[in-house]
Amino acid sequence: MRGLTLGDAFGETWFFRPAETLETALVERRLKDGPWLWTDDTAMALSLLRILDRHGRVDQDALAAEFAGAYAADPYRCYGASMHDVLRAIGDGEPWPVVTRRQFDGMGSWGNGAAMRVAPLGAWFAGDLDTVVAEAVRSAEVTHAHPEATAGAVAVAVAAALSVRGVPGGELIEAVAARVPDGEVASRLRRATRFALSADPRHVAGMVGCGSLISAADTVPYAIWCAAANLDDVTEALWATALAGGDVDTTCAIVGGIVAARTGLAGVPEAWLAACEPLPSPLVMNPGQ
Ligand code: R7I
Ligand code: MG
Repeated sequence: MRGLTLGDAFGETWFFRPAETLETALVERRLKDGPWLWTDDTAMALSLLRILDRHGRVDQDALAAEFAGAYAADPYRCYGASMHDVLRAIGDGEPWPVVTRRQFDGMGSWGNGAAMRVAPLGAWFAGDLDTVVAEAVRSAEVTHAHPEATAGAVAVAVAAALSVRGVPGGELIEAVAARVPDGEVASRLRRATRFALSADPRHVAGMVGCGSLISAADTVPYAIWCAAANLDDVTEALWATALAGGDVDTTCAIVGGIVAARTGLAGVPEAWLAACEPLPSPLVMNPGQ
């Protein structure tokens, strides 16, 4: 969870800088002064973690209510365009299956929002990959009805679980792809396996996208390649991920979540930890205990 937040907040600092200075700042590794504020990626991941803590699994009605409550309490976290309608309608008492299925002319959203929040779930269930897949699907459906959004969530959750289990970077992407249903996310994951893990992330982004379209397919395969290429060093992983631009808060949230599931925050510079907006403490409330 803390790796996801660090990536989210670090990634968000690369927006709103003049485009011509952005790549130079990244190449020269010029950090922005804190505070680095976290966004919807973190807000929704926290809600999901609270539900896992409270129910031991994804109770979809409880998760929908938790998402809507967090949104109502703090809507200024740069949520995806359709999430404002979705979370307000759920908060107003409309059933989530009705709300999510009517998005985008009945297709449901294929945005990357179900993938951006799910790495901690993969770590939570890391001992059982079938459960990781099933619970990732359930966590996605509450806001994203399109199968590509669900596939993106499955891919990230499985990657986080395999990260915990110590799978080497060279095997990670294919092992993830084997668990993802056929479609654009799976096909771009397979395309990403053609790049050496020493390749320049910008070249990989040129072939599979890096989130500029905010879709799961355009975001998740790149993030998983970046994580696989830097599985033992969360700071290096985040620098590499940001280099290509795109939806940087979300690609970095995904990568931070996957890599820190293995490494924790060991080795992260003190200045980064001090700059990152703190999470609520305790992370989860469990009034029953
Ligand atoms: O998926 P979602 O929660 O967005 C998450 C992203 C992350 O980068 C966050 O940090 C935040 O910045 O937003 O929210 P959605 O609004 O469901 O999806 C995001 C985008 O995906 C939408 O704005 C659309 O551009 C696109 N999109 C679609 N476009 C066409 N047809 C999603 N589904 C469709 C579709 O069916
Ligand atoms: Mg965000």
